[in-house]
Amino acid sequence: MLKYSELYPCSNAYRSKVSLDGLWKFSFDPDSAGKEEEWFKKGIPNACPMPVPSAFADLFTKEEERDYGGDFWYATEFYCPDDMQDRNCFLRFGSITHRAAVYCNGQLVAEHEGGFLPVVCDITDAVRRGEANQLAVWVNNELNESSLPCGSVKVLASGRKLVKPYFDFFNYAGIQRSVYLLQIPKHAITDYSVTYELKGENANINYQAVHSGEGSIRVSLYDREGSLVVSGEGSQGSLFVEKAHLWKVRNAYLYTIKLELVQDGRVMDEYTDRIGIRTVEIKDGKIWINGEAVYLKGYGKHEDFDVLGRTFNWSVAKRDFECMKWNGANCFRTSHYPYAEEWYQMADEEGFLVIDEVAAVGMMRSFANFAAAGTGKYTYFFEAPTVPELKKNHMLQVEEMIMRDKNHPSVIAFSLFNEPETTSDGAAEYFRDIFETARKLDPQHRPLTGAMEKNSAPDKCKCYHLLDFICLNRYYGWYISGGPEIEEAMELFAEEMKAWEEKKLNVPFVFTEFGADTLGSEHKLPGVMWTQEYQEKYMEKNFEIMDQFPFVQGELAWNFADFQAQEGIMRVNGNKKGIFTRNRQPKNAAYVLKRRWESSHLC
Ligand code: BDP
Repeated sequence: MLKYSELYPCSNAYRSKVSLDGLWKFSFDPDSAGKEEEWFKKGIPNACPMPVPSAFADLFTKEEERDYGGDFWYATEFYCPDDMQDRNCFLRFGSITHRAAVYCNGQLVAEHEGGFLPVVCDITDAVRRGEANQLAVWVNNELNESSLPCGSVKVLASGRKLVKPYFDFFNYAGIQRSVYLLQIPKHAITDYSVTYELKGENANINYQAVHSGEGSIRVSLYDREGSLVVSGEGSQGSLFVEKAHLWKVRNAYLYTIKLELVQDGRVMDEYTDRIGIRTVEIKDGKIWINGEAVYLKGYGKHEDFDVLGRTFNWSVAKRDFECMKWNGANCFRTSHYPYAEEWYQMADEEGFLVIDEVAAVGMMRSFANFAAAGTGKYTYFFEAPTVPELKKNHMLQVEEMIMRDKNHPSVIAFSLFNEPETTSDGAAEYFRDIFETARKLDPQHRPLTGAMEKNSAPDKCKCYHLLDFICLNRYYGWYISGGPEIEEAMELFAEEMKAWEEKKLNVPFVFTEFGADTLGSEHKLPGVMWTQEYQEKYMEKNFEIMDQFPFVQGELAWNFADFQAQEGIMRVNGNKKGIFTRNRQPKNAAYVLKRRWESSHLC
C-alpha cells in the first residue's frame, strides 16, 4: 500500500496531512556508530538545531561541516492525534538525500536509496496515538558507482571522508523537502492515472484508479469554476468531456479530478488532484502538443539557491517561473534529478513543458565530466562489476519517478540519463533495458530521451536509437575552441550537425545544454571568455548553426542560473553559465534569449 506514495499528500474529510517541518535536532556521525549504538532509541548525541527542510552544507561556517561526507542523523518529536484510530498512519518525506533509514519510537519503519524521490513510511503499528512520538532519521550522503548520481569517496589523510561527485553540482544533502504526517483511511485510494484522446473539440479522459479494501470508485471532473463537468463509475473508464478546454503551452487549463471510494453507498476515501487535458506526440521530426508542433525554448535548471542549497522554496520557484516567462521560455529540464513535486505543480499551472530527468548522472568515471566530455577518453564505465547494482537502482528510480509524476500535464517527456558513456556495447545493453522498463511504466507513453555529451557522436554513439527525440549537450565555443577560435568551433559544430543530418533519423533534436561561463561582474569590448559580451556572442553564434538544421526542435540553454558546484580550477565559487545570476537577476544574454524566444519564427 502506498508503495511510493505516488499520490501527493492532500487533506479532506477522509485524509489528513500535518506538516512536520520546523526545527529538528541534527548530528554528524563520522564513525558510523549511530546504528550500532542505537541512537534511534537513545537519542542523538551532540545534537544541534537544524531546520527541516534544509541542506545542511551552506548553513555551517566550518569547511569540514559544509563538505561533510558520511552518516548523519536527524531527530524530532511529533504528536499524533488519537481521533483517527481508524486510519493508517504514514510519514512522507519529499526526499532524503541520498539514502535513509527512518525510525519511529525506536522501530525501523523504512529504508530508502536515492535522494530525489519521496520516502514513505507506514507507521501505523509504530505510532502512539494521543501521545508524543520519537522520530529519528539516519542519512548518508556518500556516492559510489552504483548510486544515482554516481561518484566516489576519498578518505583524506586526516581520516575525513570527501565525497567526489562525477558530476558538476554540489552534493547538497539532508532532508531537503517537506515532511508530512499522513492519516489515510484503511480502505483507500492508493493510485490513479489518466490518459487523453482528443476528438475534435471534445476529449476522452481515460482513467484508472487503484484502491485497497472493498468498494467501488466514483470519479467526478470539475472545471475551473468548480462546476461538475462529467462523472463516472468503476475503477477504470472513460470520461467524455464536451468542448474540452485543453492544457496548452503557456496557457494552461486545469480541471479538478475527484476520486471517491464508495462502500455500500458510503464514501470511505476521497482524493482530488488537478489535471490538464493534453496529448504529446513525436511525429514527422517534430514535437506535437495537442496536435500542434512546438519548439522547446528554455533551460536546464538546478534546484539551487544561496543558503538554501537544494531546499525547495516556493518563493525561489515563483521567481524562477517569472524570469522564465519574462524571457519567453516554455520549457525546462529537471537536470539532473527529479525536483520537488511543487515545481511540477507550478509548471502545470503556468503551462510549462517539463523534461523530467532521473538522477542518472556521472556515468562516466571522471571528477569533471564537463571537461572529460568530448575528449574521447574511455573509462569502461559499463564494464565495471558495479553495473548490476547500478542498473537495479536506476530502474527503481525510473519507476519511482514515473509513478510520482505521471499525472502532471507539464511532464511531456522523461529523460533517463545525462551524459553517460554511450559508446560501448555494455552501455547499449544497459540502456536498452532501462528504456524498455520505462516504456512499460508510463500510462501516457510519453517520449523517452536522455541527454548526450560530445563523445556520443553520430559515428560512435550506440544508444541514440533508443531515444524518441535526441537531446544533445554541446559546448562548441566554450570547451571546444573557445574565445578567438569560436569561428572554428562553429565549423566543427556544423560538421557534427551534418553528420547527424546524413543519418536521416527523422526524429526531433533538442539542445539540452549549450552555454558559456560568465561572471556577472565582467564586461569587455570586444568580449573575451567569462565576460557578459562573450556569453551574448556565444549564444548568437550557436543559434546561427542551430537554425540551419530544421530537425532542431528545441533549445534549452545551460543554465537558467549560476549554481553551486564542487571546488576546482574551472569553477569560480560555482558554475557561472547562468543566464541569470544565482540571485536571479538577468545577465546580458538573457536579453538575447528574450528577443529570440519572443520572435515568431520559433513558435
Ligand atoms: C555538462 C553537464 C552539466 C555541467 C555542464 C557544464 O551535463 O552538469 O554543469 O556540462 O560544464 O557536462 O557547465
